[in-house]
Amino acid sequence: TITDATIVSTSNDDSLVIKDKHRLSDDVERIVQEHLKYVSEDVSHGWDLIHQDGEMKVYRREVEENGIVVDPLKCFHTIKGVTGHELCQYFWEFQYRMDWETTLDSTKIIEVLDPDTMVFFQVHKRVWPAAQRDSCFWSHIRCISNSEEDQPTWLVVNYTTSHPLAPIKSPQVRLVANVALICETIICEPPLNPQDIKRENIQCKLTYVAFVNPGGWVPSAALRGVAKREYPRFLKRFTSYVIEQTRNKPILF
Ligand code: 16H
Repeated sequence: TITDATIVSTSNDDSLVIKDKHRLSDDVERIVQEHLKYVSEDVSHGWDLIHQDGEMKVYRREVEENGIVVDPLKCFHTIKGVTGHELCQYFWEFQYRMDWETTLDSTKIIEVLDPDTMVFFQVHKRVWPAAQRDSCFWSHIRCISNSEEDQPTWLVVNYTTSHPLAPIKSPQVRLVANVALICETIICEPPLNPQDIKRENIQCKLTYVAFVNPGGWVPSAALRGVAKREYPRFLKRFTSYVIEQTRNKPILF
């Protein structure tokens, strides 16, 4: 029986999936829907292009709250030879994190809420001259089918939460974040038989959005400098990593 305690959604192959609800299900749903709505908003007004390298474009809006820099960030990229499912899987799965992350001292899973939703506790590398930061967030991976013909959209959302297993221990400061990676696979010159699709026929349109509050004062110029350098670096390193990892593997649609 399907009750209030279950969620019905469609999986990658359109079969029905019934999942038990957990204490954060409603939050996850709300934040996922917000990102899906926000992803198509354009960046022609109020956003500055702070970095461009080939297909990669990084935009930000300068925003301060009580003197703290909380600049929203939006990146677009197109990556050849990988699918949205592959990008999201490597971004979401714990086992690969330290292979591509260069801004962390540690990461651990402190709770599994359902097979697609974990709570992470991470310690970030200290950035001079600021105090060290940590973060505690739920991380959710999702596949959304748009239509029969189109490839589904894949996304991962990382959203700050509090957790009894991750108390804030000063002088460490807690980052507050709402981050999403949203990916759409495009099949170029599709062969007549879908079985014949090769990596050279696929590319992926990636959107990465980040709202990060440093959780305490950091000199504005230093923080903006770090962000301008580190987000493009992350995108480059992470996407190269996924290309490398998937090169000789069957395509994961
Ligand atoms: O999204 C990225 N990594 C995720 C997986 O590790 C975690 C991330 C996150 C971040 C903070 C809190 C919760 C979750 O989603 C890639 C992140 C790339 C980071 C670029 C560096 C950004 C520099 C600005 C951070 C401001 C705080 C630093 C204090 C001085």
